[in-house]
Amino acid sequence: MHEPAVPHLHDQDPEIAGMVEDEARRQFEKLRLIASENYVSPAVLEAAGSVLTNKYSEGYAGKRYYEGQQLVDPIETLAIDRAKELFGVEHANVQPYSGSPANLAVYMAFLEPGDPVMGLSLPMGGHLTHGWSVSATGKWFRPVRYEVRADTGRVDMDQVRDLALKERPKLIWCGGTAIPRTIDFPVFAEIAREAGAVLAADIAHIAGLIAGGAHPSPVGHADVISTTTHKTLRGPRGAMVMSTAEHAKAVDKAVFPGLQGGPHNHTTAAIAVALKEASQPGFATYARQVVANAKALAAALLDRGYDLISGGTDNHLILIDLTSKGIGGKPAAQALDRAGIELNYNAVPFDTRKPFDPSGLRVGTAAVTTRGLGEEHMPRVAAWMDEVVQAASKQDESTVERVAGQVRELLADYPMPGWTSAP
Ligand code: DSN
Repeated sequence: MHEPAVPHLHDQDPEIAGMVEDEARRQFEKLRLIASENYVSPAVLEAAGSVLTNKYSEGYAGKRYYEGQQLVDPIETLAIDRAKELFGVEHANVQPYSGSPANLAVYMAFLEPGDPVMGLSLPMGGHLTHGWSVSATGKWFRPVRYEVRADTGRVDMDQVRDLALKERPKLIWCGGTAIPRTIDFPVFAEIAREAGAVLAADIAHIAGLIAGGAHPSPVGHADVISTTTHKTLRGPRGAMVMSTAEHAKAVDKAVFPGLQGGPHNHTTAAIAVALKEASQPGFATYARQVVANAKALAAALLDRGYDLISGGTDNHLILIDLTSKGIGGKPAAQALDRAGIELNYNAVPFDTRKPFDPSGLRVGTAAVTTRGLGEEHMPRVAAWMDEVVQAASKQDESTVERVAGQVRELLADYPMPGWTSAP
């Protein structure tokens, strides 16, 4: 059952309580391989579910538009100080509601509508808010898109330089949602300097790896850094924008009053808790294990004949191209979900299929590493994935059901924060 227990929810609204309990069980029984998800600690859950949700606090510490900020001010200040200390930045804003609002704040701080902005194309691993056509950022700014190289699957840095010098974007994004390789922040910074652009690093996926020393940091290279707090960083659903002192005022003005109203104080407190957790020595061990698990899983998938974009991974994320397996990403992901292996279908670079049924699968190891799985489990995970992908092509539901049982059996021995088996 859910931990901490939710007795008042059961009394007040059994319908919702039942679904919350079922979701806790679902998360306990599933091998959760969605690259942007994790399990937060019970302490983060408690902070996120606290009475801080009752409070309005538009403004910043010491300059609010509502009274009664005696505790919210020090909570937000602590979250900011912890972010600055953990990432080694001069300024942090912890108020963005999530990743897309954080990125919009970056636009608001540095650009005027219609300005050119450069980012990795969405189907190549970028993010919607890096100027993709259906996003406000692609409609209200002039997007310039770089890609990955067809031969290496890695960001084409020659193209980044050529496009930046030709199109002179005012801001260049590095980072994205499906990048399995290390981001070369120093080279991006050099190109941004040559082009006279602001460099923005979106580290949402890798923030926890950076905090734990398992991926190089953009600090000292990027002018501004945005991140969500709930992926590898293992905090609540929220976000931060960090910058040099020079840009502090512009960033703060963009978040509030530029884009948002009152900050979600319960989230701010939970971010503060997560940042404290991420500063403990055990978190560096966790971050390294996330990467080791991804590398072990990638190696086991390669052994089974899977094509991986870029041929492997440097971080928590693997992008599989299923073209040679004769099945689309969507039916494969759906069969894997029925088999207790939760991931998402994803476009691969130069995909010939449609975004709603693309050729790829995206896999991440942040959540299973929190559960305590190690490199020794990854060949088993790859074998299950392979069995289910093959079964899906043959409509073989009995294999799918067998694997679901085996997954449940394995995970029963690995505790989940937020769940207790005790009645
Ligand atoms: N939706 C996130 C992801 O899954 O990567 C990015 O916004």
